[in-house]
Amino acid sequence: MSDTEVLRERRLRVEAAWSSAEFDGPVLIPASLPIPIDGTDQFHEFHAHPEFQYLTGVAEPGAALAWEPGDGWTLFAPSLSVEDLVWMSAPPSADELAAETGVSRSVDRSELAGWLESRRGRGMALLGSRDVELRATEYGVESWSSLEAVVDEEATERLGKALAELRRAKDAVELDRMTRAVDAAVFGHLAAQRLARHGLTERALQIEMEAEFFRRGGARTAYGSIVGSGPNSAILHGTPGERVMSDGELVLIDAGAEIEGYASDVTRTFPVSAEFTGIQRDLYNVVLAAQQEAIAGAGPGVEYKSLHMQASATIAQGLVDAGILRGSVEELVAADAHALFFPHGLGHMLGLSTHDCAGYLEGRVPEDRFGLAYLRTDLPLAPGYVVTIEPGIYFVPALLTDPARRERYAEMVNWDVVDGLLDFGGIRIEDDVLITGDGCEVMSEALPKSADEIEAIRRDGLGAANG
Ligand SMILES: [Mn+2]
Repeated sequence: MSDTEVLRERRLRVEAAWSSAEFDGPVLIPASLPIPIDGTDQFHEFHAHPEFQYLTGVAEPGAALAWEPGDGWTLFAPSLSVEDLVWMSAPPSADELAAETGVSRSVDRSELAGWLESRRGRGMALLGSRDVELRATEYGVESWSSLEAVVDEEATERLGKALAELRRAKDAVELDRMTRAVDAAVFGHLAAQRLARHGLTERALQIEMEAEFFRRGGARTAYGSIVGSGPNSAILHGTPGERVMSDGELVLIDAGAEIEGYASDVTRTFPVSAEFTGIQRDLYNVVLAAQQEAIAGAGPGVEYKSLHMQASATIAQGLVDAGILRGSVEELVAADAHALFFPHGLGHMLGLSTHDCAGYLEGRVPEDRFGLAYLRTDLPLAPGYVVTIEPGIYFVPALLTDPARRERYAEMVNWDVVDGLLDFGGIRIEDDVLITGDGCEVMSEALPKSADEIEAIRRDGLGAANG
C-alpha cells in the first residue's frame, strides 16, 4: 500500500468514528499558524497541530482541513504573497498537497472564506488549532465573527475524543516514521556513550548526540534533550549545561529525534569512567530488571498500570536488598515508599508528540496518590500502540530531605544510608515498545543496556579517545 493509500484509509476510519459519534455538521481542522516571538520579527519553531498532521500526514503552517458528511474532505493550501516569497520559501501548491496527502480536493486557502460563508450560522466542530478564532485573517478569512462561524463545543469534544482513540494504534506510515526516529535516537545515544569522559561537559555530549540525530534524518529533537551528570541525573527533566562530569559519576541521557512529526524517546544511564561502582551497578540492575519484566509482560489486553505496579514492587524489593528500604514489599508499595525513589510513572504513549494523546482510557483519571499521580498511561494495551517503558531510581534531594516525608517514612527508609547517597543522582532505562498481536517488540532494541554491554561501549569509547 502506498503512503497516500494508508492516509486515505486512516481518514476512512475517522469518518466512520465521527459518523457513529452522531454529528452531521461540518468539521474544521486548522493546522495552526507560526507563533511570533514577542518583540522580534521571528517565530517559534513551527509545530503543526497533531490532529491536522494525523489526518493529512503533513505539517503545513496555515493550512486547514475540512470535512462534512456527504461532502467529504477539503484541504485548504496556503499560498504566499510576492512580498512573503522574498523572505520565505514557497509552500507546496494545492496540487502538490493533493498528491502527498491523497485529499483530492485540495484548493487554495482563499476558498476557506467561501466554505465558511456557505455554512454560516451552522454549528461546526473545530478540531486542530483554535488559533483560527483569533487569527482568522492569517488564514485568509476576513472576520470569524462576521461569518457567524459557530463552534459546537460539545460536538468538538466528542469528535476530538473519537479521533484521539483512533490515534492510539499506529498504522504502517506512522510506524515507518517512528522506526526511523528511533533509529536516529539509537545512533545519537551511542555517539554520546562513546564520547563521554572525565572533564567533558553535559553540553558537549548533547551537541554530538544531536548532531548524530540530524545526520540520521532527524528534523529536530523530539523534546529538549536531557543530559544529566552526577547529581543532575536525578533531575527528571534536567537541561544540559556547562557542568563538567567526573569519573565515578553517572550520566543519564533521555533524548529522542523527531522525523516527519513522529517522536522517539530513549533513555540510557552509564558511568563516566569505564565501569559502574558497586552501588551504581546494584541499583542499575534493579532498574534493568524492572524494565525487562515490564517489557516481558507487555502485550495486547495487558493493563499498563499493572506493569507499573509490578515495576514498583521490583524497585521496592531492590531497594530493600540494597539496605535502603525496610519492610515487606507489599507494605512499602501500598505506602508509596518506593515512590520516594521512583517518583514517576512507568511511561507513556508515544507518537506525534512525546506524550501522545489518549493515555487514559475514557472515564479513568490519574489517582491522587504519590506513587501514581504521574502515571501518564492507564489503559489496556492493544496491537499498534507504542508506549515507553522507563522505570528509574533517583536520589532527589528535595524529596529525600523533606521533613514531612522523613517523618512519614521514618521506619520504612534507612535514612542513614540515604543521607550518604544524596549526591548519587539517578538511573533511568527507557525503550520504545510496539505492542504486537501476541506480545511486543522493542523498537530501540539496537541500543545495548546490560551493565556489561554498557561498560564495553565505555571502554571502547575511552580507548578510542586515548589511542
Ligand atoms: Mn519518556
